[in-house]
Amino acid sequence: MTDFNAMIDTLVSCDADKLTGLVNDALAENTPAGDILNKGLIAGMDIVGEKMENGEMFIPEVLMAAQAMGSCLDILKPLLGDDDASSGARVVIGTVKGDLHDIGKNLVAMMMESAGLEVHNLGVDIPPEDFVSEIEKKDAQIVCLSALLTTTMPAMKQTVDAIVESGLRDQVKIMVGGAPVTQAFADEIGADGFAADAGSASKMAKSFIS
Ligand code: B12
Repeated sequence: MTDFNAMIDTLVSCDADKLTGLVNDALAENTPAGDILNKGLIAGMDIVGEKMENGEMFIPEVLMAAQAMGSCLDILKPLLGDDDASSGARVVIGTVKGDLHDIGKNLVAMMMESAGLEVHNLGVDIPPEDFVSEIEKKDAQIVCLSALLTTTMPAMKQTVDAIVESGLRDQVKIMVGGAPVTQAFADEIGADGFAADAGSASKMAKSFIS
């Protein structure tokens, strides 16, 4: 039986080598990749967030924990797919301007890729005009905006506005997400969809193009 608590503790103590070892052990025991992700890694990152908020963990440690999680996501990536046929639809995804958080956004990108979507991941701190030019260049049908800071949520609205002003609004479905984002906020800024996690985000994207 996989000890998810050991995984959580190891992520919180930022030990990347031990964490990747635990993930590989769990896979060898046939633990589903989705369980490792949700019950081990995301649960561990939630604790990291609490410790950060309480002043028990500081930026350098949080960054190390994030890197350790990133190494594990590389291992899990090929195993998180679903079996749906490829749609070939093009998605542009990025973290909005001013925001450097990318773990959740990369998970969303990963799940969408696994679902057969063609994902163009712009990275972090992406200004509205870069989203617009990439939608145009890739002739994208879906754009996904991620934000983890309450202070960068307004950049989501600015990005939606820039897409409207560019004349591309009718061509794309706009999805938003990230820990502080809600359905109410998505409605308020004129996005088409919000999802609370990567699995639901991927399902929603597929529903938009089917
Ligand atoms: C790791 C982390 C960092 C790392 C980021 C490393 C990286 N490469 O991403 C570092 C150390 C760089 C960092 C920096 C900062 N951080 Co920080 N960070 C976190 C932490 C602990 C975890 C975030 C995370 O990765 N979660 C795990 C992933 C899997 O979850 P997720 O991102 O929510 O994504 C899921 C869903 O939201 C959804 N989703 C995500 N994006 C999208 C997009 C779409 C379209 C959809 C549909 C869904 C979706 O699907 C994802 C997968 O299921 C959070 C705490 C927390 N609990 O969120 C704080 C947190 C977000 N950070 C915080 C703060 C304050 C900061 C700093 C300002 C600290 C500082 N004083 O410098 C800086 C800001 C830097 C910047 N300009 O961005 C605060 C934000 C508070 C607020 N209300 O705004 C938090 C909440 C911590 C806290 N409790 O105080 N941080």
